[in-house]
Amino acid sequence: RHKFWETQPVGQFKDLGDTSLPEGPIEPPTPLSEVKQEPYNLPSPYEWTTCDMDSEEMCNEVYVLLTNNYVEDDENMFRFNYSKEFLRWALRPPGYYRSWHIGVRVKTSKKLVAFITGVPAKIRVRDTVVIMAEINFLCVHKKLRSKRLAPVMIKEVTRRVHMENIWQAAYTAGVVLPTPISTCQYWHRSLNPKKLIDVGFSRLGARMTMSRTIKLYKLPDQTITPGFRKMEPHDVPAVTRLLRNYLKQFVVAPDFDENDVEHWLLPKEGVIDSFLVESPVTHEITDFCSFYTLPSSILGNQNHTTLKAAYSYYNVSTKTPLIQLMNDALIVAKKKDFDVFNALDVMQNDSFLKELKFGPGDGKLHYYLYNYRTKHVLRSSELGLVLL
Ligand code: NHW
Ligand code: EN5
Repeated sequence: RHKFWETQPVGQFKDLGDTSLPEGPIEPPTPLSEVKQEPYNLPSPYEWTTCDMDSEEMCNEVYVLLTNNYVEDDENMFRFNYSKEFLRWALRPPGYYRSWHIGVRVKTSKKLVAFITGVPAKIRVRDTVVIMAEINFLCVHKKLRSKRLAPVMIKEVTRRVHMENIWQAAYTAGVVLPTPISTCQYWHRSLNPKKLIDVGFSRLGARMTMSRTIKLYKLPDQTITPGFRKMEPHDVPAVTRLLRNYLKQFVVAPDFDENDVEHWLLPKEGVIDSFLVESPVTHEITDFCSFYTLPSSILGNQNHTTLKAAYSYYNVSTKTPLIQLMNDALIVAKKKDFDVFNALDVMQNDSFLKELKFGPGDGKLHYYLYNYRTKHVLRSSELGLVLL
């Protein structure tokens, strides 16, 4: 059934109930001298290229490939439209390797037709912090699908990760592969219900009129929590402490240091928004919330071309009830003109989704580890990790 994935060090479906298998690496690292030194062979019309995301030109080529060929929903109505600034942010975190930003070109025309990336990350699984690659943005041009290019690209990124003496990876996908460590549900909170209905993202509920629907999703103009403000550079140490302490409770979570928090959580216009609650009395940082900007192209609508979506990222509540904190996040997202606020049922998100009028989407997200077995399939609430 899975001619490629059956050959890889990942959990296999046949082993799913087998509790005799230990948690941890599936195969040991090989000596670096045994890592293949040359790239894998591509079919002869194609060649490898390393995509320098510092280069305006290369970043633009990647952007165009993804804009036209990346992930769509099951009915092909929407396609993710990551911005160039977002891609630069996602692909250049602390300690990144340029060699992990891999493109495939047509030799004759030099057109970029496929892409895959890795970035390094420290991920804790229970008590063990593992240096991993986070793999993302796997994309093959629509006209070159089903030619088995993806397995070659995955093997090539694996080889380049191994060259850096890293032997595990984490990735998410909307499709089921061997085998998820956990499966999450997408939830959606309408901010601009009229547009969402007009473009087919959502439907008018039974016995609902447009004006009742608009009223249902109305939000206050101003946030409610005293001391709620945008995160600033001087907050990095306090946010790092808050987040590290919070993420301890999850089975799988990133092990963020201050450099990671500075990169992944400091606000970047049009890319990442982060807010915190500073106690007006003690000036302590007690709560935190964040979301990233990922628009989708609307395919074939006369009136609208993009759907502006915010995606819940990392949130921490210690004093402000999580419901109130996330309601404030919805208020600022609405003010910034997002059409919808999306969230996965990871971490403690279950505790606010229904109350804040999120509804379940038609999409699922499966989480995977490469060369690392977990003893059980995890509940989504045991995940403390959000990939972009
Ligand atoms: S998930 C988003 C993936 N991208 C898209 O969905 C964009 C639109 N689709 C495409 O571009 C986030 C193509 O359909 C792609 C497949 C390129 C998806 N992950 O070339 P063939 C990520 O980026 C397997 C993994 O003929 P294609 C995460 C499939 O099961 N494998 O198909 C990426 C089959 O193998 P099997 C996937 O349609 C994680 C084989 O590919 C997959 O022309 C990557 C067929 O290949 C997916 N999303 O191209 C793994 N989709 O065994 C990282 C299909 O079943 C692993 N396949 O025969 C770790 C590496 C690093 C390790 C370091 C130690
Ligand atoms: C790797 N980092 O299917 C990511 N999105 O629900 C790659 N549905 O937007 C993997 N089909 O339910 C990505 N509206 C996997 C996800 C791929 C994209 C995807 C889903 C997630 C989605 C929308 C639109 C459906 C359009 C038809 C959806 C319903 C919203 C409604 C709002 C009001 C309350 C009830 C729900």
